[in-house]
Amino acid sequence: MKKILTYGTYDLLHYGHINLLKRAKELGNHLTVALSSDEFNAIKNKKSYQNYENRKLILEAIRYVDKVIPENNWDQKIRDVLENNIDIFVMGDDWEGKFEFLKDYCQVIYLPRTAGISTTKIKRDLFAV
Ligand code: C2G
Repeated sequence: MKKILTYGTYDLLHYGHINLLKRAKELGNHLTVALSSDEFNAIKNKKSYQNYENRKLILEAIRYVDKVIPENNWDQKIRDVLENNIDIFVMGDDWEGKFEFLKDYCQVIYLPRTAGISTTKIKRDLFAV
């Protein structure tokens, strides 16, 4: 069993998120998503349109996602990798180089982001309507 772990807010789910989750799952056979809590989003200065429970419900319905756990702070990643026996940590390459400390515990892979889409863009485009 090759276990993959990734993190995110996953608000207003879009095809960029799906592309990331699909490619992450293809690296192994079990994908855990650590989903940012509403409180942690406030720390990230991100206000999500959907609350944690609804973002979790949506993620759990995605065929590539096997498990969703809460992300409550910046400092839980090593513990999450160890407690979940993670082989590969995956993030979009907007995070390139930010998680090198995890290389002592698992493989770290940054995947190219999907261009032209983001939750911020969706909000901005809808607001302009
Ligand atoms: N993503 C992507 N392409 C996009 C938009 C997002 O590949 N067009 C990826 C991001 O790189 C990230 C994942 O989708 O790997 C989730 O994106 P966000 O919800 O914006 O995650 P973020 O707020 O960056 O949270 O501790 C890490 C943070 O919780 C990451």
